Amino acid sequence: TKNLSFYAIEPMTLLSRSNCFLARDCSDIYLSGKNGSGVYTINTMDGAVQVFCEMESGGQNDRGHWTVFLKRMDGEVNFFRPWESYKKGFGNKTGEYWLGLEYIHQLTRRHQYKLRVDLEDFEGNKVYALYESFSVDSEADGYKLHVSGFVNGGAGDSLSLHNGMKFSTFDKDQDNWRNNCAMIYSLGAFWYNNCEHTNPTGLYLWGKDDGSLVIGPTWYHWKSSFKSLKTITMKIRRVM
Ligand SMILES: [Ca+2]
Repeated sequence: TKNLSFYAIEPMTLLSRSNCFLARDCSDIYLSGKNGSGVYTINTMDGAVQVFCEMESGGQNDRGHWTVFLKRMDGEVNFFRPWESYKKGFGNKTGEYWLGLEYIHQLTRRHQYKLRVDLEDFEGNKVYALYESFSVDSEADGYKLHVSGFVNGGAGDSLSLHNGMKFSTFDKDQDNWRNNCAMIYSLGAFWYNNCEHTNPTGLYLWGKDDGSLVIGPTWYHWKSSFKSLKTITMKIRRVM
């Protein structure tokens, strides 16, 4: 009957046919039928924002649905920025960008998310690290990082050192070092400890460093080296 066919439609399909469809993240985008990687608009408690959705990467059980919150790939964007920039986000959604701590917090406060970090060196080698649980606290709690459940995709675990740390920028030092990691040691902004095993917002060096500097976009446990990488992507996927 008419009623039965109405209720047989997936709720998401119904929503996407109306004008009030609001995607929370790239999972909702994917489930609404848009399964190509690209820039889409999502809606958070902090308002609408554009994000890059990766709809192809991942394994058999977690392909697509990825909401990218950090991308480094060519050095086109300056990442040595103050607290307000890291809070609100900056960069180019089709290239390098930081989504913004407030959006990341709003995304991860209501639902459980996993985190995937994709790495590529200048020789074209690719590895990843997966964390089964990822969330970021509110600004009042310093945007503290919670990450656990490491699964090795060849990259090793360079993020657990940063678990439980508040976010630090050069103008807001919340790290565990007596000096200022962001300002003096790392030249980026991150959940620095004392100071880091990874520095994905570091100064882009086009691979011209030998690993003795730690200021580049790095992930130490891949090659036991702080040599800067070509590409670092950090992205989250809702656990459903
Ligand atoms: Ca400090």
